[in-house]
Amino acid sequence: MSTEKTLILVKPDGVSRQLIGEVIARVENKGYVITALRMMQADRALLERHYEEHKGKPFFEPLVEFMMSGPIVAMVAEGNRVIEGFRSLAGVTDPTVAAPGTIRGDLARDQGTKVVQNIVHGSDSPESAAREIEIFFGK
Ligand code: DAT
Ligand code: MG
Repeated sequence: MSTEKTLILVKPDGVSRQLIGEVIARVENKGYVITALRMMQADRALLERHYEEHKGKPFFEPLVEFMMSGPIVAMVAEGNRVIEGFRSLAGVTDPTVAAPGTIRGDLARDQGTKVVQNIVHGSDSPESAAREIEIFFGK
């Protein structure tokens, strides 16, 4: 059976709030396997590539600046339907309305900033997962 991979990021707000372990625990407790992990300071070039679908949107520059504001943790998680499964664990983009029980619903809220700060990123399709994993971990 073919297993699927997704890219997960703990964003600077998650790292500064010491939620790396909390995010990893939720991924592992769900039964997914973390197969790669690195802490890093992302630069502009990497983030503009990662978020290229959002280029031109009003929150693009604030998003890149926020993602450069401190270290992040990148990881690859594996398992059947992990892309969909992690998006479900993360909750919807806006933490104010993300369901309680999700990472964003339990751990984040509106901070009144130009960009939504919501603790984690998760790939949204097999194509973006492959593209994003290559950006953060190479081929
Ligand atoms: P997601 O991270 O849920 O896949 P996305 O890919 O649409 O959401 O956007 C990337 C990030 O940009 C998101 O996690 C938070 C921020 N963001 C998205 N939409 C926004 C908006 N309308 N205003 C401010 N920030 C936004
Ligand atoms: Mg997205």
